Amino acid sequence: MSFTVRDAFWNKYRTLVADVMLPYEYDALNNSLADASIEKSHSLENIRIAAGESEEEFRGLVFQDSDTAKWLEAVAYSLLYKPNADLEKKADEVIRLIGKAQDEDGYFNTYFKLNRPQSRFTNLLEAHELYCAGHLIEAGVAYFEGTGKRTLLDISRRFADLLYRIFLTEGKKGVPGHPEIELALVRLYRATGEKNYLDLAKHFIDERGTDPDFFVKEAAARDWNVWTPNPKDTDYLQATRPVREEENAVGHAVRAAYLYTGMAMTAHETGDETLLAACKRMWRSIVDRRMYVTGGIGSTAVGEAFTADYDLPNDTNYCETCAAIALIFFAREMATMTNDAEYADVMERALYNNVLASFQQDGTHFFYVNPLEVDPALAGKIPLLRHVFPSRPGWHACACCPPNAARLLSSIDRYAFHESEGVLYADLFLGGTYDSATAALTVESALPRSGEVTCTLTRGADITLAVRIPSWSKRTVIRRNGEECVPTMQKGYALLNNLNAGDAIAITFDMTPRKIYANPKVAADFGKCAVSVGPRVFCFEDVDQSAPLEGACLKRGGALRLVQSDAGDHGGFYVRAEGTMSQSCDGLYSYHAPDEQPCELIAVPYHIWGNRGLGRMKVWLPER
Ligand code: FUB
Ligand code: ZN
Repeated sequence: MSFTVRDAFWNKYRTLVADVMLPYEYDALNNSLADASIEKSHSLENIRIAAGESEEEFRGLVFQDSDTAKWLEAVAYSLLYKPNADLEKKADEVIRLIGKAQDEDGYFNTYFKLNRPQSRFTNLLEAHELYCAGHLIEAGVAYFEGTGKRTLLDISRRFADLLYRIFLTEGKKGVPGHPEIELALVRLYRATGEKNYLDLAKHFIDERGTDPDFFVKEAAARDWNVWTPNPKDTDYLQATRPVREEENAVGHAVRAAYLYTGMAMTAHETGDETLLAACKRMWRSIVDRRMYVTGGIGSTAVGEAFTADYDLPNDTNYCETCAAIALIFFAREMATMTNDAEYADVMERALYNNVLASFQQDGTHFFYVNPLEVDPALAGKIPLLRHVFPSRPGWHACACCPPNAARLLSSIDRYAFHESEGVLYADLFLGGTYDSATAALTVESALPRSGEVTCTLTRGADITLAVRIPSWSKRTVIRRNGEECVPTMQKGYALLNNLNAGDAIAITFDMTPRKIYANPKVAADFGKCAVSVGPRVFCFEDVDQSAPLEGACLKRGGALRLVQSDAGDHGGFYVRAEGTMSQSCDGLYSYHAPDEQPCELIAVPYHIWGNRGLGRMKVWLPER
């Protein structure tokens, strides 16, 4: 089954990834960016040292290997749609070095090989050995799928076999401090058919939380730490209780969502109903009470974590790019397992908003934290906002996010459709061609600028196409070969049955700009509203307003007008909203309400914010 993307909106991003982002990320990983003031990665140098081809010392964070692994994965996907001999040569060379650095028994981790060869698997709490192993495995699978080359897959398998021996055959106790290996092992199982990998994934999931003191005992048994860990903070580690007994999404958001993805994949492969029920509980906890309107997760910088129900501050939040990506992985697996449209709805929300906002339109600057409200006079400057950047830096000392965004965008074709029991599910409406043993079809899509999507079956007989009706489309019109029809709905998908080659389904989604209100329990959004058009959430930036954004207020019941043109710094696509601007008063306090003037406020898609210089940005504005 494959989907070839031919879509004006997405091709722009995928070309940017292939032509700009990946070469730039290679230079960042290689410490060879022209601008010497940008944070250094050291990731490739560490691998060269471990391979015996450099005399330097290990530098960077303990999990620096994982950035290169994600880059390799992204390169693999990009080569499928944009062959690039230079990039492939660089990737092959990195793989050669990894192979050379791999130990005889299959172990690969440059931090441990170079700094602590005697301490393998003694600090699962902090040292990210299994996290890095997971990313290496994912890269191995992807590179094989993308290029047909087996070297990295074989390297990954040798490592996975070693892990199986240590944790299952020899029975070493322990679970990863940072989940990721679980989902990677299921991917390896799917790619190779080797059941040991699935068993090991299930083992890590089943073990988790069965001994809440595990990390305390592990810490007591060693005389070194990476940082200053708190092994008792089992919520942060998603290890307070067995995963099947957990009620809420807790702790570090990226770890949580990778874990839930691994759980969903394992449940999918094994048919484990209790595990699926746990996934559904985690899902409800996230999307009903702990997720931002942009699809971001992680309300606090303290532990980069979930906090409590409805605690969704817009400025001090975290919403790490990796967390939104991990949520997309989780959503995608739940979608394919349950055929319920609500999962793809969230996938789409996180993709068009949190993920696309994470990088500059030039492809070489990246956010790690994705706020919904920024004031450059405060962001990065005052204590509670130290973690927030008002503009995207060229790289980060902890650079997990940039290559993660690259691997998602370069593999976005995999998220367009899924097939289950002969039914074709249209999840994301990317333009392109779908091809599987069941059927072939072409999709023409004007999203996200307008709501016209047409699916034409080019091969197949008696096919059922299930079209997701997104929650944002208030009124959706579906025409079958020109005739409007009202299909049966099933779990949020419109079912179009008995399709044969030549049949065309034209869908018109409702792209009327809409105001979004949060549940009043979300204190940060009470009395405010956000604006959206289709899958995209919009935001207000200083640069577009007649006066500083601090005084901006939307008019209750006021009109929203969509403006489209081919020009403009914001892609010619914005919303004019009726509102008011309050004037600043003399002094700090006054006995008079500020003067207020009616005005037109301009909102642009959230994902392009911060591309036109420094300024305030807000997704939610007061409304009255
Ligand atoms: O710990 C590895 C990665 O670095 C996490 O997933 C991110 O949150 C960042 O802390
Ligand atoms: Zn990250």
